[in-house]
Amino acid sequence: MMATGNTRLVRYIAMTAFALFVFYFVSRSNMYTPIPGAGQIVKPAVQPETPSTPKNPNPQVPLQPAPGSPAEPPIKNPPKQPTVNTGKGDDISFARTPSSPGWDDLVSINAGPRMNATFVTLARNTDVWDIADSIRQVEDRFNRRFNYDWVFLNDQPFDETFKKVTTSLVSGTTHYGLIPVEHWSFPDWIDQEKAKKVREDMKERKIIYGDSVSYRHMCRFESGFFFRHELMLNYEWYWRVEPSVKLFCDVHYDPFRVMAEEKKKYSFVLSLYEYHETIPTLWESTKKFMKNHPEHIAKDNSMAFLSDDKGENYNRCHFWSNFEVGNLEWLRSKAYIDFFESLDQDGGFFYERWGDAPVHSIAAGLLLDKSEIKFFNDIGYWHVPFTHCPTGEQTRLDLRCHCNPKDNFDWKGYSCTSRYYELNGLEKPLGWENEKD
Ligand SMILES: Nc1nc2c(ncn2[C@@H]2O[C@H](COP(=O)(O)OP(=O)(O)OP(=O)(O)O)[C@@H](O)[C@H]2O)c(=O)[nH]1
Ligand SMILES: *[C@@H]1O[C@H](CO)[C@@H](O)[C@H](O)[C@H]1NC(C)=O
Ligand SMILES: [Mg+2]
Repeated sequence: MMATGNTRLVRYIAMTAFALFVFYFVSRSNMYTPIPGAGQIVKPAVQPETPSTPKNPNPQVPLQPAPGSPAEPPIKNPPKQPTVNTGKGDDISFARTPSSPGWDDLVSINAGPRMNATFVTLARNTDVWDIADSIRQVEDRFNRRFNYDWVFLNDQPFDETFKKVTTSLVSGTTHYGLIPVEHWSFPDWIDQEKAKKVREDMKERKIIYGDSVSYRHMCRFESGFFFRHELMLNYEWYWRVEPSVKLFCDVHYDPFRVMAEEKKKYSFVLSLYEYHETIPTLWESTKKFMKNHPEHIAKDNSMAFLSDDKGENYNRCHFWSNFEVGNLEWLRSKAYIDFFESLDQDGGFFYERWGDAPVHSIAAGLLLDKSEIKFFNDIGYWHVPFTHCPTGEQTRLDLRCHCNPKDNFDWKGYSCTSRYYELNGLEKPLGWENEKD
Protein backbone atom coordinates (compact mmCIF):
# COMPACT_ATOMS: atom_id res chain seq x y z
CA MET A 1 0.00 0.00 0.00
CA MET A 2 2.68 2.43 1.09
CA ALA A 3 4.84 1.60 -1.88
CA THR A 4 1.95 2.12 -4.35
CA GLY A 5 1.08 5.47 -2.74
CA ASN A 6 4.68 6.58 -2.98
CA THR A 7 4.94 5.55 -6.64
CA ARG A 8 1.78 7.49 -7.43
CA LEU A 9 3.07 10.53 -5.64
CA VAL A 10 6.39 10.33 -7.47
CA ARG A 11 4.57 9.88 -10.80
CA TYR A 12 2.33 12.86 -10.01
CA ILE A 13 5.31 15.07 -9.16
CA ALA A 14 7.16 13.94 -12.28
CA MET A 15 4.17 14.70 -14.54
CA THR A 16 3.63 18.10 -12.98
CA ALA A 17 7.27 18.93 -13.36
CA PHE A 18 7.17 17.80 -16.99
CA ALA A 19 4.05 19.88 -17.72
CA LEU A 20 5.63 22.92 -16.08
CA PHE A 21 8.81 22.36 -18.07
CA VAL A 22 6.91 22.13 -21.36
CA PHE A 23 4.87 25.22 -20.53
CA TYR A 24 8.00 27.15 -19.56
CA PHE A 25 9.82 26.07 -22.70
CA VAL A 26 6.95 26.94 -25.04
CA SER A 27 6.27 30.29 -23.45
CA ARG A 28 9.94 31.20 -23.48
CA SER A 29 10.40 30.38 -27.13
CA ASN A 30 7.29 32.36 -27.95
CA MET A 31 8.72 35.33 -26.18
CA TYR A 32 11.76 35.24 -28.39
CA THR A 33 10.01 35.27 -31.69
CA PRO A 34 9.06 38.84 -32.50
CA ILE A 35 12.47 40.41 -32.34
CA PRO A 36 11.98 44.14 -32.24
CA GLY A 37 13.09 45.74 -35.47
CA ALA A 38 13.50 42.54 -37.44
CA GLY A 39 10.90 43.69 -39.91
CA GLN A 40 8.22 43.72 -37.23
CA ILE A 41 8.16 47.33 -36.18
CA VAL A 42 4.66 48.72 -36.16
CA LYS A 43 4.65 51.98 -38.02
CA PRO A 44 2.05 54.48 -39.11
CA ALA A 45 1.02 53.66 -42.66
CA VAL A 46 1.82 57.10 -43.97
CA GLN A 47 4.40 59.59 -42.94
CA PRO A 48 4.21 63.31 -43.49
CA GLU A 49 6.35 65.11 -46.06
CA THR A 50 8.80 66.45 -43.51
CA PRO A 51 10.59 64.51 -40.78
CA SER A 52 8.12 62.65 -38.61
CA THR A 53 8.87 61.41 -35.13
CA PRO A 54 12.27 59.90 -35.67
CA LYS A 55 12.61 56.37 -34.40
CA ASN A 56 16.10 57.17 -33.34
CA PRO A 57 16.58 60.80 -32.42
CA ASN A 58 20.20 60.18 -31.52
CA PRO A 59 21.81 57.97 -34.14
CA GLN A 60 24.95 57.56 -32.03
CA VAL A 61 22.99 55.58 -29.47
CA PRO A 62 21.55 52.16 -30.34
CA LEU A 63 17.91 52.38 -31.29
CA GLN A 64 16.85 49.11 -29.74
CA PRO A 65 17.80 47.58 -26.42
CA ALA A 66 20.63 45.18 -26.98
CA PRO A 67 19.72 41.50 -26.85
CA GLY A 68 20.22 40.43 -23.26
CA SER A 69 19.36 43.84 -21.79
CA PRO A 70 16.74 43.92 -19.00
CA ALA A 71 13.85 44.70 -21.37
CA GLU A 72 14.25 41.31 -23.04
CA PRO A 73 13.77 37.76 -21.77
CA PRO A 74 16.93 36.14 -20.47
CA ILE A 75 19.04 34.35 -23.05
CA LYS A 76 21.36 31.44 -22.26
CA ASN A 77 24.57 33.07 -23.39
CA PRO A 78 23.81 36.76 -23.42
CA PRO A 79 26.00 38.62 -25.89
CA LYS A 80 28.17 41.43 -24.59
CA GLN A 81 26.59 44.82 -24.13
CA PRO A 82 27.11 47.34 -26.92
CA THR A 83 30.62 48.59 -26.70
CA VAL A 84 31.84 52.07 -27.28
CA ASN A 85 33.60 52.43 -30.58
CA THR A 86 37.07 51.15 -29.75
CA GLY A 87 38.45 51.52 -33.23
CA LYS A 88 39.66 47.94 -33.03
CA GLY A 89 36.60 46.45 -34.64
CA ASP A 90 36.83 43.28 -32.60
CA ASP A 91 33.67 43.44 -30.53
CA ILE A 92 30.54 41.41 -31.03
CA SER A 93 28.68 44.16 -32.85
CA PHE A 94 31.36 44.44 -35.49
CA ALA A 95 31.89 40.97 -36.90
CA ARG A 96 34.12 41.33 -39.90
CA THR A 97 35.28 37.75 -40.41
CA PRO A 98 33.63 34.37 -39.83
CA SER A 99 35.81 33.88 -36.75
CA SER A 100 34.56 37.11 -35.12
CA PRO A 101 32.16 36.62 -32.21
CA GLY A 102 28.62 37.38 -33.31
CA TRP A 103 29.26 36.54 -36.97
CA ASP A 104 26.46 33.97 -37.11
CA ASP A 105 23.85 36.28 -35.65
CA LEU A 106 22.07 37.70 -38.67
CA VAL A 107 18.77 37.99 -36.83
CA SER A 108 19.10 40.21 -33.77
CA ILE A 109 19.26 43.94 -33.94
CA ASN A 110 22.95 44.78 -34.05
CA ALA A 111 24.16 45.80 -30.63
CA GLY A 112 26.83 48.22 -31.74
CA PRO A 113 26.81 52.00 -31.81
CA ARG A 114 25.09 53.67 -34.75
CA MET A 115 26.73 56.19 -37.00
CA ASN A 116 25.12 59.50 -37.94
CA ALA A 117 24.06 58.08 -41.29
CA THR A 118 21.24 57.60 -43.77
CA PHE A 119 20.38 55.91 -47.01
CA VAL A 120 19.53 58.37 -49.76
CA THR A 121 17.55 57.86 -52.94
CA LEU A 122 16.65 60.28 -55.69
CA ALA A 123 13.53 59.00 -57.41
CA ARG A 124 10.33 59.80 -59.27
CA ASN A 125 6.92 58.60 -58.17
CA THR A 126 6.93 56.20 -61.10
CA ASP A 127 10.09 54.56 -59.69
CA VAL A 128 8.16 53.24 -56.68
CA TRP A 129 8.21 49.52 -57.54
CA ASP A 130 11.79 49.62 -58.75
CA ILE A 131 12.96 51.30 -55.55
CA ALA A 132 10.81 48.91 -53.52
CA ASP A 133 12.87 46.11 -55.03
CA SER A 134 16.14 47.80 -54.03
CA ILE A 135 14.94 48.58 -50.49
CA ARG A 136 13.84 44.98 -49.92
CA GLN A 137 17.35 43.78 -50.81
CA VAL A 138 19.12 46.36 -48.66
CA GLU A 139 16.84 45.56 -45.73
CA ASP A 140 17.18 41.77 -46.06
CA ARG A 141 20.94 41.81 -46.41
CA PHE A 142 21.77 44.61 -43.98
CA ASN A 143 19.43 47.24 -42.66
CA ARG A 144 16.86 45.11 -40.83
CA ARG A 145 19.56 44.64 -38.19
CA PHE A 146 20.68 48.28 -38.20
CA ASN A 147 17.52 50.31 -38.90
CA TYR A 148 19.19 53.29 -40.50
CA ASP A 149 17.02 56.13 -41.82
CA TRP A 150 16.22 56.60 -45.47
CA VAL A 151 15.89 59.97 -47.21
CA PHE A 152 13.97 60.16 -50.49
CA LEU A 153 14.40 63.20 -52.71
CA ASN A 154 12.37 64.26 -55.74
CA ASP A 155 11.91 67.31 -57.95
CA GLN A 156 8.11 66.69 -57.71
CA PRO A 157 6.19 66.02 -54.47
CA PHE A 158 6.09 62.33 -53.57
CA ASP A 159 2.61 60.83 -53.79
CA GLU A 160 0.86 58.78 -51.11
CA THR A 161 1.58 55.44 -52.76
CA PHE A 162 5.29 56.15 -52.91
CA LYS A 163 5.38 57.15 -49.26
CA LYS A 164 3.20 54.26 -48.06
CA VAL A 165 5.12 51.57 -49.90
CA THR A 166 8.61 52.78 -49.06
CA THR A 167 7.77 53.47 -45.40
CA SER A 168 6.37 49.97 -45.05
CA LEU A 169 9.63 48.51 -46.34
CA VAL A 170 12.26 50.59 -44.53
CA SER A 171 13.06 49.49 -40.96
CA GLY A 172 14.42 52.94 -40.04
CA THR A 173 12.65 56.28 -40.26
CA THR A 174 11.79 57.56 -43.72
CA HIS A 175 11.96 61.20 -44.78
CA TYR A 176 10.62 62.71 -47.99
CA GLY A 177 12.08 65.88 -49.42
CA LEU A 178 11.21 68.17 -52.28
CA ILE A 179 14.19 69.53 -54.22
CA PRO A 180 14.24 73.36 -54.37
CA VAL A 181 13.95 74.59 -57.97
CA GLU A 182 17.34 76.37 -57.82
CA HIS A 183 18.87 72.91 -57.51
CA TRP A 184 16.97 71.53 -60.48
CA SER A 185 17.04 74.17 -63.23
CA PHE A 186 19.29 76.01 -65.66
CA PRO A 187 21.61 78.51 -63.94
CA ASP A 188 21.21 82.00 -65.47
CA TRP A 189 24.64 81.91 -67.15
CA ILE A 190 23.62 79.01 -69.36
CA ASP A 191 22.76 79.86 -72.96
CA GLN A 192 19.50 77.96 -73.50
CA GLU A 193 19.79 78.01 -77.29
CA LYS A 194 23.26 76.56 -77.22
CA ALA A 195 22.17 73.87 -74.75
CA LYS A 196 19.22 72.94 -76.97
CA LYS A 197 21.44 72.56 -80.05
CA VAL A 198 23.71 70.25 -78.07
CA ARG A 199 20.76 68.04 -77.16
CA GLU A 200 19.56 67.86 -80.77
CA ASP A 201 23.04 67.01 -81.94
CA MET A 202 23.51 64.32 -79.28
CA LYS A 203 20.15 62.85 -80.18
CA GLU A 204 21.25 62.45 -83.77
CA ARG A 205 24.50 60.86 -82.63
CA LYS A 206 22.41 58.48 -80.48
CA ILE A 207 24.30 59.29 -77.28
CA ILE A 208 22.52 57.71 -74.34
CA TYR A 209 20.31 60.30 -72.53
CA GLY A 210 21.97 62.86 -74.86
CA ASP A 211 18.67 64.60 -75.63
CA SER A 212 17.33 64.58 -72.07
CA VAL A 213 16.97 67.77 -70.02
CA SER A 214 15.87 65.96 -66.84
CA TYR A 215 18.85 63.60 -66.95
CA ARG A 216 21.13 66.66 -66.98
CA HIS A 217 19.34 68.20 -63.99
CA MET A 218 19.67 64.84 -62.25
CA CYS A 219 23.44 64.67 -62.91
CA ARG A 220 23.96 68.26 -61.77
CA PHE A 221 21.87 67.70 -58.64
CA GLU A 222 23.77 64.54 -57.70
CA SER A 223 27.06 66.34 -58.38
CA GLY A 224 26.43 69.48 -56.43
CA PHE A 225 23.30 69.54 -54.33
CA PHE A 226 21.96 66.32 -52.82
CA PHE A 227 24.26 66.58 -49.80
CA ARG A 228 23.07 70.15 -49.16
CA HIS A 229 19.37 69.32 -49.13
CA GLU A 230 17.97 70.31 -45.74
CA LEU A 231 17.11 66.70 -44.85
CA MET A 232 20.69 65.63 -45.58
CA LEU A 233 22.12 68.32 -43.30
CA ASN A 234 21.05 66.07 -40.40
CA TYR A 235 23.62 63.42 -41.25
CA GLU A 236 27.31 62.85 -41.59
CA TRP A 237 27.31 59.71 -43.77
CA TYR A 238 25.23 58.50 -46.72
CA TRP A 239 24.70 55.34 -48.72
CA ARG A 240 23.20 56.00 -52.12
CA VAL A 241 20.67 53.51 -53.48
CA GLU A 242 19.07 53.61 -56.92
CA PRO A 243 15.94 51.84 -58.19
CA SER A 244 16.35 48.26 -59.47
CA VAL A 245 19.72 47.45 -57.95
CA LYS A 246 20.63 44.17 -56.31
CA LEU A 247 22.68 43.28 -53.24
CA PHE A 248 24.06 39.77 -53.54
CA CYS A 249 25.67 39.10 -50.17
CA ASP A 250 25.01 39.43 -46.45
CA VAL A 251 26.47 42.57 -44.98
CA HIS A 252 27.47 41.47 -41.48
CA TYR A 253 29.08 44.71 -40.34
CA ASP A 254 28.17 48.37 -40.52
CA PRO A 255 29.78 49.88 -43.63
CA PHE A 256 29.35 53.40 -42.20
CA ARG A 257 31.37 52.36 -39.17
CA VAL A 258 34.01 50.73 -41.38
CA MET A 259 34.34 54.01 -43.24
CA ALA A 260 34.74 55.99 -40.02
CA GLU A 261 37.18 53.57 -38.41
CA GLU A 262 39.32 53.25 -41.52
CA LYS A 263 39.20 57.05 -41.98
CA LYS A 264 37.59 56.77 -45.43
CA LYS A 265 35.56 59.50 -47.13
CA TYR A 266 34.37 57.85 -50.34
CA SER A 267 33.84 54.28 -51.51
CA PHE A 268 32.93 52.21 -54.54
CA VAL A 269 32.22 48.68 -55.75
CA LEU A 270 32.42 49.16 -59.54
CA SER A 271 34.62 51.34 -61.71
CA LEU A 272 34.80 51.77 -65.48
CA TYR A 273 35.58 54.13 -68.38
CA GLU A 274 33.21 57.01 -69.15
CA TYR A 275 31.88 57.60 -72.68
CA HIS A 276 34.12 60.24 -74.18
CA GLU A 277 31.20 61.94 -75.96
CA THR A 278 29.57 62.94 -72.68
CA ILE A 279 32.63 64.69 -71.17
CA PRO A 280 34.91 66.04 -73.95
CA THR A 281 35.98 69.14 -71.98
CA LEU A 282 35.57 67.92 -68.39
CA TRP A 283 39.30 67.46 -67.97
CA GLU A 284 40.08 70.94 -69.34
CA SER A 285 37.74 72.34 -66.69
CA THR A 286 39.39 70.16 -64.06
CA LYS A 287 42.84 71.42 -65.02
CA LYS A 288 41.61 75.00 -64.80
CA PHE A 289 40.35 74.26 -61.28
CA MET A 290 43.65 72.65 -60.28
CA LYS A 291 45.50 75.74 -61.47
CA ASN A 292 43.17 78.13 -59.63
CA HIS A 293 43.00 76.06 -56.44
CA PRO A 294 46.27 74.23 -55.84
CA GLU A 295 45.48 74.47 -52.11
CA HIS A 296 42.66 71.93 -52.53
CA ILE A 297 44.70 69.22 -54.24
CA ALA A 298 45.66 66.41 -51.85
CA LYS A 299 49.36 65.60 -51.70
CA ASP A 300 48.87 61.86 -51.78
CA ASN A 301 46.05 61.90 -54.34
CA SER A 302 44.88 59.28 -56.86
CA MET A 303 45.91 61.08 -60.03
CA ALA A 304 47.30 57.77 -61.27
CA PHE A 305 43.75 56.39 -61.22
CA LEU A 306 42.49 59.25 -63.43
CA SER A 307 45.38 59.87 -65.77
CA ASP A 308 48.08 57.83 -67.49
CA ASP A 309 50.28 60.85 -68.20
CA LYS A 310 50.49 62.57 -64.82
CA GLY A 311 47.43 64.73 -65.37
CA GLU A 312 47.79 65.86 -68.98
CA ASN A 313 44.84 63.76 -70.16
CA TYR A 314 41.93 62.04 -68.46
CA ASN A 315 41.84 58.28 -68.99
CA ARG A 316 38.04 58.36 -68.32
CA CYS A 317 38.26 56.07 -65.28
CA HIS A 318 35.57 56.70 -62.71
CA PHE A 319 33.84 55.07 -59.76
CA TRP A 320 30.28 54.14 -60.61
CA SER A 321 28.26 56.48 -58.43
CA ASN A 322 24.91 54.66 -58.39
CA PHE A 323 26.50 52.87 -55.40
CA GLU A 324 28.29 55.11 -52.92
CA VAL A 325 28.92 55.06 -49.21
CA GLY A 326 30.48 58.38 -48.39
CA ASN A 327 31.05 61.26 -46.04
CA LEU A 328 28.70 64.22 -46.41
CA GLU A 329 31.02 66.63 -44.59
CA TRP A 330 33.58 66.08 -47.30
CA LEU A 331 31.03 66.91 -50.02
CA ARG A 332 30.03 70.01 -48.05
CA SER A 333 33.68 71.09 -47.64
CA LYS A 334 35.07 74.21 -49.30
CA ALA A 335 37.33 72.09 -51.47
CA TYR A 336 34.46 70.08 -52.95
CA ILE A 337 32.12 73.07 -53.30
CA ASP A 338 34.83 75.12 -55.02
CA PHE A 339 35.37 72.23 -57.41
CA PHE A 340 31.67 71.83 -58.18
CA GLU A 341 31.11 75.55 -58.65
CA SER A 342 34.08 75.86 -60.95
CA LEU A 343 32.73 73.04 -63.14
CA ASP A 344 29.19 74.41 -62.98
CA GLN A 345 30.38 77.81 -64.23
CA ASP A 346 31.92 76.12 -67.25
CA GLY A 347 28.47 74.81 -68.21
CA GLY A 348 29.36 71.23 -69.12
CA PHE A 349 26.35 69.79 -67.32
CA PHE A 350 24.29 71.40 -70.12
CA TYR A 351 26.68 72.00 -73.04
CA GLU A 352 27.87 68.42 -72.76
CA ARG A 353 26.37 65.74 -70.55
CA TRP A 354 28.68 65.49 -67.58
CA GLY A 355 27.68 62.69 -65.24
CA ASP A 356 27.88 62.82 -61.46
CA ALA A 357 30.05 59.68 -61.53
CA PRO A 358 33.08 61.27 -63.22
CA VAL A 359 32.53 64.47 -61.21
CA HIS A 360 32.51 62.66 -57.84
CA SER A 361 35.37 60.44 -58.94
CA ILE A 362 37.65 63.23 -60.11
CA ALA A 363 36.92 65.08 -56.88
CA ALA A 364 37.68 61.98 -54.78
CA GLY A 365 40.78 61.31 -56.86
CA LEU A 366 42.24 64.80 -56.48
CA LEU A 367 40.86 66.28 -53.25
CA LEU A 368 41.23 63.20 -51.05
CA ASP A 369 44.29 61.27 -50.00
CA LYS A 370 44.30 57.97 -51.82
CA SER A 371 43.99 56.19 -48.46
CA GLU A 372 40.56 57.83 -48.01
CA ILE A 373 38.94 55.93 -50.88
CA LYS A 374 37.58 52.48 -50.05
CA PHE A 375 36.76 49.52 -52.26
CA PHE A 376 34.12 47.21 -50.75
CA ASN A 377 34.99 43.80 -52.21
CA ASP A 378 32.50 42.12 -49.90
CA ILE A 379 29.39 44.07 -50.94
CA GLY A 380 27.98 42.15 -53.93
CA TYR A 381 26.10 44.57 -56.18
CA TRP A 382 24.35 44.89 -59.51
CA HIS A 383 23.07 47.90 -61.43
CA VAL A 384 22.22 47.23 -65.05
CA PRO A 385 24.43 46.11 -66.82
CA PHE A 386 27.37 45.51 -64.44
CA THR A 387 27.93 43.13 -61.54
CA HIS A 388 30.33 43.29 -58.67
CA CYS A 389 30.48 39.74 -57.30
CA PRO A 390 33.09 39.45 -54.51
CA THR A 391 36.31 37.84 -55.64
CA GLY A 392 37.23 34.71 -53.68
CA GLU A 393 35.07 31.61 -53.28
CA GLN A 394 35.39 31.45 -49.49
CA THR A 395 34.23 35.07 -49.20
CA ARG A 396 31.20 34.37 -51.36
CA LEU A 397 30.28 31.29 -49.33
CA ASP A 398 30.79 33.03 -45.99
CA LEU A 399 28.61 35.92 -47.12
CA ARG A 400 25.97 33.66 -48.69
CA CYS A 401 26.31 35.52 -52.00
CA HIS A 402 23.91 34.58 -54.80
CA CYS A 403 25.83 36.13 -57.71
CA ASN A 404 27.63 34.21 -60.43
CA PRO A 405 31.37 34.88 -60.05
CA LYS A 406 31.68 34.72 -63.86
CA ASP A 407 29.71 37.96 -64.01
CA ASN A 408 32.17 39.85 -61.81
CA PHE A 409 33.27 42.93 -63.74
CA ASP A 410 36.25 43.91 -61.55
CA TRP A 411 39.06 42.25 -63.48
CA LYS A 412 37.66 42.58 -66.98
CA GLY A 413 39.22 44.87 -69.55
CA TYR A 414 36.69 47.69 -69.22
CA SER A 415 37.01 47.97 -65.42
CA CYS A 416 39.38 50.41 -63.72
CA THR A 417 39.53 48.52 -60.44
CA SER A 418 42.96 47.00 -61.20
CA ARG A 419 44.36 50.52 -61.37
CA TYR A 420 42.94 51.29 -57.95
CA TYR A 421 44.66 48.20 -56.55
CA GLU A 422 47.98 48.99 -58.22
CA LEU A 423 48.01 52.65 -57.29
CA ASN A 424 47.34 51.80 -53.66
CA GLY A 425 49.82 48.94 -53.62
CA LEU A 426 47.10 46.52 -52.59
CA GLU A 427 47.20 42.81 -53.14
CA LYS A 428 44.31 41.66 -55.31
CA PRO A 429 41.88 39.24 -53.68
CA LEU A 430 42.67 35.56 -54.08
CA GLY A 431 41.28 34.11 -57.29
CA TRP A 432 41.16 37.32 -59.33
CA GLU A 433 43.15 35.83 -62.26
CA ASN A 434 40.37 33.34 -62.90
CA GLU A 435 37.88 36.12 -63.50
CA LYS A 436 39.74 38.11 -66.15
CA ASP A 437 37.46 37.04 -69.00
N1 LIG B 1 13.06 62.80 -59.08
C1 LIG B 1 13.70 62.45 -60.18
N2 LIG B 1 14.61 61.46 -60.13
C2 LIG B 1 15.26 61.11 -61.26
C3 LIG B 1 15.00 61.75 -62.50
N3 LIG B 1 15.79 61.17 -63.44
C4 LIG B 1 16.51 60.23 -62.79
N4 LIG B 1 16.19 60.17 -61.48
C5 LIG B 1 16.78 59.32 -60.46
O1 LIG B 1 18.17 59.53 -60.51
C6 LIG B 1 18.87 58.30 -60.39
C7 LIG B 1 19.69 58.04 -61.65
O2 LIG B 1 18.82 57.95 -62.76
P1 LIG B 1 18.80 56.68 -63.71
O3 LIG B 1 17.68 56.84 -64.67
O4 LIG B 1 18.85 55.45 -62.90
O5 LIG B 1 20.15 56.90 -64.50
P2 LIG B 1 21.29 55.87 -64.82
O6 LIG B 1 21.57 55.03 -63.62
O7 LIG B 1 22.41 56.61 -65.43
O8 LIG B 1 20.66 55.01 -65.97
P3 LIG B 1 19.82 53.63 -65.93
O9 LIG B 1 20.69 52.68 -66.64
O10 LIG B 1 18.56 54.00 -66.66
O11 LIG B 1 19.58 53.25 -64.49
C8 LIG B 1 17.83 57.25 -60.10
O12 LIG B 1 17.77 57.13 -58.68
C9 LIG B 1 16.56 57.83 -60.68
O13 LIG B 1 15.44 57.38 -59.98
C10 LIG B 1 14.00 62.79 -62.54
O14 LIG B 1 13.73 63.41 -63.57
N5 LIG B 1 13.39 63.09 -61.35
C1 LIG C 1 24.76 64.44 -37.37
O1 LIG C 1 25.48 65.20 -38.32
C2 LIG C 1 24.92 66.46 -38.60
C3 LIG C 1 25.74 67.07 -39.71
O2 LIG C 1 27.07 67.18 -39.33
C4 LIG C 1 24.91 67.31 -37.32
O3 LIG C 1 24.31 68.55 -37.58
C5 LIG C 1 24.12 66.59 -36.26
O4 LIG C 1 24.16 67.31 -35.05
C6 LIG C 1 24.70 65.19 -36.05
N1 LIG C 1 23.85 64.46 -35.12
C7 LIG C 1 24.36 63.81 -34.09
C8 LIG C 1 23.39 63.10 -33.23
O5 LIG C 1 25.55 63.77 -33.84
MG1 LIG D 1 20.18 53.91 -62.48
